[in-house]
Order: sequence, then C-alpha cells, then structure tokens
Amino acid sequence: MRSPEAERTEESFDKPIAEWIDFERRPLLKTLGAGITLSLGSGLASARDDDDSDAEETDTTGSDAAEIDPQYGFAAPDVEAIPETLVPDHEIELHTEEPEDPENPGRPPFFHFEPTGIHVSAGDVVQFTPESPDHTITAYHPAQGFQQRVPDGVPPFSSPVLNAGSAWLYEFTEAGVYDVYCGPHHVLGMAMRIIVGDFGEDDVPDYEDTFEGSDDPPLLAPFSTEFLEHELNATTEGNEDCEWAWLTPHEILAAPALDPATIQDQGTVPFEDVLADIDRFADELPDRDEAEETAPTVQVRDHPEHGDILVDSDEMTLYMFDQDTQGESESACYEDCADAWPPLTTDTIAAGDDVTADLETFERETGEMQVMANGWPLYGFAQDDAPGDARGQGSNGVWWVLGPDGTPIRSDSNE
Ligand SMILES: [Cu+2]
Repeated sequence: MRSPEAERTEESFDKPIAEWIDFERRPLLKTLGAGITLSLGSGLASARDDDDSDAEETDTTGSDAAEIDPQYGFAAPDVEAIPETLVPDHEIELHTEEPEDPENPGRPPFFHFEPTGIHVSAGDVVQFTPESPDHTITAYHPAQGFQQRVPDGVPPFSSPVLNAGSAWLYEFTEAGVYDVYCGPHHVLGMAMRIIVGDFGEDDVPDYEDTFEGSDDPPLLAPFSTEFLEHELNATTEGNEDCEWAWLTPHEILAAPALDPATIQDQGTVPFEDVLADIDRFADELPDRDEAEETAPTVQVRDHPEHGDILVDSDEMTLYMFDQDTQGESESACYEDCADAWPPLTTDTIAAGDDVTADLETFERETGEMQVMANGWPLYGFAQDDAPGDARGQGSNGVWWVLGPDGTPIRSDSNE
C-alpha cells in the first residue's frame, strides 16, 4: 500500500481546505486506518485495497484493479456487474416521480435524488443508481459552468449520462459540502447535497447559503424561480404571467432540510422532507395532507351573535345541558334526547388552538366516550345544518353554547 501522507502534499490539498475547515486530517486518517488506499497524488483513488488474486478475478478495466477516477468516477453499465473490489458504503437513487393522478397531473414530474441529503465519511464510496433514464451526477464547478459548490481541490467530477439499470460510483475523499446536480434535469430542480466528514457550523463554506448571483440582483440567480419565470415570459409571446411549474435547484439547495447541520444530525434527508420546505409543493405530501385535514375534536369559532364559542371538528356548534351537573362525568341525555342532541364522542381528544377549557371524556351508558369541556358534557344539535348555525341556543331554557373556557353563554336569543 502506498503511503497516503507521501502523496498528499501540503500545497495541493491541505492548504485550501484548512482555510474553511479546521480538522481534515483526523477523520481522514481514521478512515485510512480502516484499510482504504488513497493515492490522490497519482490522480486516481482505488476504493478498496485488495490482494492481487481478488483483483484478477474481478478486474474489468484491464488494470490491476477497478479504480474510481476522481473526475470521472466509475461507471458500471450493469448494476449487477459492479466489481467486488468496489464495495459502496452508501447508495443514492435517481428518480423520476410522476404525479399520482396521471389523468389530472396538476404538476410536472419530480426529478430527484433519493435521499436528497446524505452524510458520509471522508473516503466513503457512494453508488448512484438511476431508477429512470437520462441522469448524471455532476459537481457544481466553474469548469461545468457554475459557481464552485464543492471543496477546493475537488475536480469538476461528473458521471456520464446514465441509463436505468446502470450505476455510477464515486469516492468522496475530501471533507466538506458537495452540491451536485443532474445535467439533463438540473433546470427541473434535480440537485442534492452530500456532507463529507464532520464539522461545525463555523466551518460551513460560504456557498452553502449563497446561490450564484442570488443577491445581485435576485432576478439573475440562475435557475431561481424568478429567473426561470423571467426566461419563460421572455420566450412565450403574449403570456406575460407564465409561472415556472417545476422545482428549481435553487429552492432545493436552499431548503432548511438540507442545512449541513441537519444532514449531519439525520444522516440522510429524504426528498419528502425537502419538498415539505417548499411552500408551493408542500401539499403534494399525502401524510401531511391528512394531518391538515384532521381538525381538533373541539375548537373555537367566532359566532356573529354569541362571540367565540366551542364547535366540533366540522365547526358545528356545541352545547351544554342544564340537566347535567358540572364535573359529574355523566349525562342526563339519552334516547330521544340524544337523537335531538347528539353527544360529542371521541376516542382521542384534540383541543384547538384557542380552546382554554379543560377537555376530558367520560363513558356514556352506551359505551361511547363523551367529551366534557370545563366539566360540562358537550352535545351538538340535530337541527343545525351548517357551521355558524346555533338554533339550539336557549332551547327550553336549558341548552346553551359555551365560550372557549367552557363557560355556558346563557343568552336568550331564541325566546
Ligand atoms: Cu436526472
């Protein structure tokens, strides 16, 4: 095994990185101790040290062992035929995600890396596996026509255009923040962030939260929504207000979910988390939709006549019954009464933001759990048709709406 220290000269590698990251050497050496051969000085890094017999059996390149080039990586035309000598430490998939309802798309497909953020150790090999055709993994680098968004000294690496069923491997030797994109789908927002090594907030490089040109002026930030809408409007005659419907790499890389500290904490950040940070697409997430639709058991609604009153999850008015005794955990309303005044029942109580009443449940004789606010069992009224109706208020002088703290509001509006 060659000595990495001998090949790793101060001028070519240590200096630029030391300017923004404090440590570098320690995790790298630790990784080296685990048996990884680094030969940076030669321009090639082989992923794993191997004895010669293994290399002969698995060699596909004509050299002693399959090697991962620092600029071109290692492309495997068949994902099933990756040399055994190139064992990846991590895998990232490249996806094309069609809208869920193809008849009514509502949005264009999402092209994305999965996960979209990942934390690896210096020297780790990452396998990129396309699940759909026409993807690349390409570093943001001036040589690729973009702001440098990889550590100093890292070459402008890129995979070839990959088809589904192939794979591309790359070894991340230098610690730091790597932003990469897919060439064919870059303009559609296909970008991701790889954090290599461990470092503190102070060591995060400037490019993490700048996007080339984004401050001066904002319109010129390449591939920002503003820029793309500007381009769209400029090239579509008579459509002054065309909106950019796709994701943009700018909003992907600026998402809080891809903050370097978040990526280090979580290890991996799924695309779903990134999407949740982007307002115009957040409602694409089915589980978050559900959470929004699950309204609290009891909430507060402003009634034009009675002011703030308690309502149910459908915003239907709730009432208390003077025949009940506050805090007794029992109901005086069954059968015909309960048909006209259906008890509010639930298995789990969730209070709306403005509800200040204590909410509890008790077991009715029917076995259902009825909700109490401030010790008063709660009921709806069968003759209320819509939110805002309070036709039961003052009925027979014993049914009353309640305020946010569960105090009955005994106005005589019906009489
Ligand atoms: Cu792509």
